[in-house]
Amino acid sequence: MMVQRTFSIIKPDAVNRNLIGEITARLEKSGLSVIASKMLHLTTEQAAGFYAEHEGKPFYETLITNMTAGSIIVQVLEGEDAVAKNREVMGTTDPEKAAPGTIRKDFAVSMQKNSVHGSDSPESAAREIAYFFNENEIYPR
Ligand code: RTP
Ligand code: MG
Repeated sequence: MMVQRTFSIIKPDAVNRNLIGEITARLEKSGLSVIASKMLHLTTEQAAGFYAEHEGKPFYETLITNMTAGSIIVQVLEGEDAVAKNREVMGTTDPEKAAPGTIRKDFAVSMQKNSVHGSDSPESAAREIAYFFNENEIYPR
């Protein structure tokens, strides 16, 4: 076990339904600590840069539209096995297939409006954290 960082987004569909607190509470209750946090409204260019790996996929245009449709919360989470733990608390991409008690099962409205993003590997986490945060905006415990 090792202390690790991961990157989380509370997506526009969740921010618009006032779910910032409930989602953050679930992340914190799982043992993860919020060590950086801010609200942003992504431009199309920012969203495209963040999701460059998905360019050309059938869902890409909708993804960019949804991620720029409203404000988001970006957070850095820290804790034991943070990447895997966050993904577990989030649930699978498709909310209909997500396990009971996961964020996506309980709050997501569709595959596209699935309330949260979480890094899929430590390497993605490092890249995604650096995309949105300077090191002096991060406050480890
Ligand atoms: P995320 O990156 O947002 O944490 O989610 P993920 O790893 O579970 O999913 P990923 O494959 O990275 O896809 C990024 C986001 O694109 C939307 N998506 N739609 N077939 C589809 O309609 C489809 N596949 C992916 C989802 O909103 C997903 O979170
Ligand atoms: Mg992903």
